[in-house]
Amino acid sequence: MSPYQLTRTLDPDAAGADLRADVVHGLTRSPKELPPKWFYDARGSELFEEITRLPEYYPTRAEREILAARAPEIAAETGARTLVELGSGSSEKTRFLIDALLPGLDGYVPVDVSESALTGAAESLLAERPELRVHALVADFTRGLALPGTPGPRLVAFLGGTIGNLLPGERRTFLRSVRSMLAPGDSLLLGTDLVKDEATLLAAYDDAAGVTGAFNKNVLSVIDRELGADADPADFEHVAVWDAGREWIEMRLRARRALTVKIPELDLVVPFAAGEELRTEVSAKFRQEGVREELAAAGLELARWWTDDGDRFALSLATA
Ligand code: AVJ
Repeated sequence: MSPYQLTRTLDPDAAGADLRADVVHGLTRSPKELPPKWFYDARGSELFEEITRLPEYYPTRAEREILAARAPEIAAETGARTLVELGSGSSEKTRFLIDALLPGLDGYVPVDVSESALTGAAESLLAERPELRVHALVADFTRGLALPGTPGPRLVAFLGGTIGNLLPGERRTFLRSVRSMLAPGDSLLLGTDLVKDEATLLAAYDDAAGVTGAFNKNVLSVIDRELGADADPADFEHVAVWDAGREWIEMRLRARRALTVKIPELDLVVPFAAGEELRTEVSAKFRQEGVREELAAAGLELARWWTDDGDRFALSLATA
């Protein structure tokens, strides 16, 4: 059997229908919003990788620090033979886990909406570790997953703080669906960015070089290309806001003037008032008690909690 297999559970037609539904729903309501998963075409995935190297964007480095220090403990505690990673992207930090889990590891199952990210990640992983088996899944992990029949114990990793992109109700549903993927002895490794001072948070989502702004505006390029729309990224301003009550960052695109966006493939003309904002992402920040409670509500028990030296980011290990 080939060491690399790729399964598309998002067939391109279904993904197209999904995008259309999100755009119709999100741009005809008030306030306007789009789900963050549409950032990640090939260009958006590259821009996100660039974000992870910015001086202001600390989460990736903080999580890498924890993984580098704790991968041996994680491997010992879980004894995982299959590593499933939801929202795997470039799989860059996952190398610490894979290397700690080898040689007992039977296979790595990266799951992402971006096929280009999955293929790039698998190529570089397999070049370095030819003995590794990789079964990539192009899938939207918020929609319930059919995992390949791989041997347990399984470790499901959801890193980067991506759970923060889900609203509280969506997190409840998502964690329950993860719980339903786990058998006794399996575990979940969850990365969460932590609540901290506003200035640090805002800088991380509004960097001086403007990369996050370009990433945010990329969703307009996706709509233009996929749906024949005429949104001009230059007509919109990147905005990052900290909502102290809900403890989340919002990214928005603010219309610089009154304008319309025509979307011929949807027979839709979307008016924007001058200054009107379109919410493109929620990135929630967490505290230990909240994480413990949300896990418990899904039938998961917080077994270990690790943070980086600066207490900026946490990794939780939870068991079913
Ligand atoms: C990939 C969802 C973890 O919310 O910090 C980075 C995406 N957005 N800069 C995050 C993102 C703006 C990122 N996640």
